[in-house]
Amino acid sequence: MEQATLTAKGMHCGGCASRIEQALGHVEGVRQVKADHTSQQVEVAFDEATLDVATIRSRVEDLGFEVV
Ligand SMILES: [Cu+2]
Repeated sequence: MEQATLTAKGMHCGGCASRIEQALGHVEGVRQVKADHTSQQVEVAFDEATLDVATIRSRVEDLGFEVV
């Protein structure tokens, strides 16, 4: 199990955070995801055999957030 923390700019409220949590929660290989709009941080625990950080990052960007 691998752990990554991304900074997703553009999260304005709890709705944005749960949008990220829901979308990543459906990605194969994601074990746990926690997004916080106040810190703009997304913590993801994932299975490194199935998934990598670049894929997680592009999923978040697909939702319209800027990952820095
Ligand atoms: Cu929002």
